[in-house]
Amino acid sequence: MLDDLEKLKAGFLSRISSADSLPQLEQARVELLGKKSEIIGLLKGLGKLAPQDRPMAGKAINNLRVAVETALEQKISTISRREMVERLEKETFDITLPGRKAGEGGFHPIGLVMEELIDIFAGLGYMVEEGPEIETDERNFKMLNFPDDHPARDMQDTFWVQNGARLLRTHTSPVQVHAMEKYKPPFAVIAPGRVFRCDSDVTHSPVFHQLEGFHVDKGINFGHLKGSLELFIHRLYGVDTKVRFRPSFFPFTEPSAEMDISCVMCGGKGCRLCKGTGWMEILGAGMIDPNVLSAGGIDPEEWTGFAFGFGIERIAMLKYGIDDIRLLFENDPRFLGQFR
Ligand code: FA5
Repeated sequence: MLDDLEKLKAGFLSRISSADSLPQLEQARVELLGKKSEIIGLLKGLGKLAPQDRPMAGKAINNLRVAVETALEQKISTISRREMVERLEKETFDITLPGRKAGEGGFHPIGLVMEELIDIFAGLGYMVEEGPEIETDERNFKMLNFPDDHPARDMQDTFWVQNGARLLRTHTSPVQVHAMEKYKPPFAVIAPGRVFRCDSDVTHSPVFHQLEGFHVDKGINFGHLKGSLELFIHRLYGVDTKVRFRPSFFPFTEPSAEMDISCVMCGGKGCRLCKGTGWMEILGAGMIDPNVLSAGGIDPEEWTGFAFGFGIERIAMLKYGIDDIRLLFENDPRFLGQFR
């Protein structure tokens, strides 16, 4: 029997060595070690042998099984390695080929203008504050001297979050109140940020950006306001730009004014952009109303201040000659790509 097993082993090993691929080896494994294989048959037949012959025969059959398993494993490992080498050779690529170009990002014009404005005011000693976009009626209106049912509330069409109590801020002026609650004067603050109004056409968007500025100190007067804004406009549009003030009304400033600048397009001669007047309205401003200082916990007998606020989209549209505000919010790559 031992001789027979040796012959079988020789046949099995040659069967394994002639297999030349992983599927062929798998087939050999099923044939040689599977349930219907000769080895399993031999193991099952052990019971028919004389008891004294069983241990030796069992050991010999088991050795045969181990030899077949070892030969299979070695062959599988040899073929796997060979296949991997072949695959790697086939997969070689030309590292000198140029790579694919990644699209280049850019800055949004609003972001660019915002950075420039912040730079200018930081250079003038203003610190930057940001208030919440969801405000209380109290800070957006009441503490800014808009009495209940005052018609001035209708100047800013409001998106209410909670009727009569919470709203999407309609302007950045409530940051004045936050700053007064947070800091003791003197302070000079700018507050850039998003604001919301129920408003939409080529120059008005329901979401837009404003920049608020205010300075509270002892002895601040309208001359300081004019001087600061003139300096700002000269830094933004150049020293040849002229400014003028017209009386206006805001509940939170007294006196209030609107500031015009000489047209950035025609230099004041009159053109389509300035509708032939040579001037363009750019911002609202005034001396902070004593009621607002009091509401913010600041004694108006001791301190005075000025405030101003303007739309950042308007500054960006004038700077880049954009004639429809909606272009700033559509995020069309053909439009944005011009601001790299
Ligand atoms: C105000 O919002 C005041 N809070 C500004 C102010 C601050 C005055 C401090 C005095 C002292 P007004 O409603 O005029 O003011 O808005 C200011 C600017 O925001 C406008 O000149 C305009 O440029 C811009 N603006 C207003 N509504 C829109 C809109 N729907 N879309 C785009 N820009 C707008």
